[in-house]
Amino acid sequence: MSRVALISGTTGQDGSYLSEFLLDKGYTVHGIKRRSSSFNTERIDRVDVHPRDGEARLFLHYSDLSDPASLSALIRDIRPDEIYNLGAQSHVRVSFDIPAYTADVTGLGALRMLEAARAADVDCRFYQASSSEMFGSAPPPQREQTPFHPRSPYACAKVYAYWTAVNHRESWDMFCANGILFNHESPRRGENFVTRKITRAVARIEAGIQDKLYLGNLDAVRDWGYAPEYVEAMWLALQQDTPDDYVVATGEGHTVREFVEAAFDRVGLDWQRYVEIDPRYFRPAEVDALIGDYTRARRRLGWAPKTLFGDLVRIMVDADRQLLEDERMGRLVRVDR
Ligand code: NAP
Ligand code: G4F
Repeated sequence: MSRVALISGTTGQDGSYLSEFLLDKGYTVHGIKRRSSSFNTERIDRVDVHPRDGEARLFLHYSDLSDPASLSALIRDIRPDEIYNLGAQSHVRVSFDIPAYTADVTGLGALRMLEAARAADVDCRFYQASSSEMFGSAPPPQREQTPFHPRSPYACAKVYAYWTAVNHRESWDMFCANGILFNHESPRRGENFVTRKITRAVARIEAGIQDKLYLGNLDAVRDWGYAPEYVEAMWLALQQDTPDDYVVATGEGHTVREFVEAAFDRVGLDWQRYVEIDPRYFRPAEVDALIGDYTRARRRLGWAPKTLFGDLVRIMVDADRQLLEDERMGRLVRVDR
């Protein structure tokens, strides 16, 4: 019998990579998709074999982290061995505009998933997608013992979800693990996160269809890793004898400015001719520097990053150039996104 996983956030960057990873391991994967007026399954369509196909091992279900009844029904029916709670309103800047919604989905959503699993009385392991944003203004390097100091409604919601997972571990003896993941990127990254915004703009500027790139704070330091490698750490966290919490990072910090420079360099352009600062992209409170110490993940999970800053920038710029080329040629878009 193949193992069964349920993923919230299947249609997002990480959910799509995790689905592929688990399918490759022989799992049957159930994913939550939410109702949208436009298509929102583009990242997962490549593996979404139709359920009527006898080979299908990926099944998408309408549900929502704000809807406890549907979550309960899903978990009761699917009886997963592993639950990965990746669903979230995940944009930090946007969380200042919709703080209550963010708290509801990103924070309370985790509680709803955990309570649905508990009520269904399924013997399952639970992964919570926690975030380095929880460290906020705590100085780097940040590790599992570093006190949280969240600096946004998103980060506050993630702190709530983190402690809710720990509390279910301690109160109800559930196998709950938090992955405290530092920023991880890929060609499938949402277009309004800074790395993808930059690589997409570089491709468009090179092609002559965009003049300027407007950004906010170029001084922020982030520890950027490669998303397909980070989903393996999620899975490893649930394969241990005992549940725990793990920082997943590269241990390297770079400024947004360095990312911009490297991305424009890749196509031989001088970034200073194209980048302008727009204060609209500044945040009411900024997280100045995130650099993770992943010693625990290396020692206990045997996990280490392989793709570092320079390769990540190259992969993302090249993918956006290819994507543009495919669109311009009217080719079926099969670029990794
Ligand atoms: P993402 O691309 O923004 O994906 C978020 C997913 O959550 C999408 O599938 C989205 O659905 C879904 N979602 C949003 N609201 C929902 C709701 N009300 N009910 C059910 N699903 C909902 O995020 P990601 O980069 O893959 O990140 C995955 C998780 O890790 C998130 O929880 C994020 O906060 C966390 N995290 C990410 C990073 C990072 O650097 N990427 C680092 C640390 C932690 P739609 O596709 O319909 O929008
Ligand atoms: O790419 P960002 O929006 O990512 P941020 O805020 O670090 O959050 C991401 O990583 C977290 C993990 O640490 C996740 F939990 C979260 O879900 C998300 O995936 O911004 C990175 C930095 C910030 O300091 C921001 O101020 O880039 C700076 N920045 C400068 N100009 C910009 C822009 N960010 C965005 N999104 N857009 C800009 O124009």
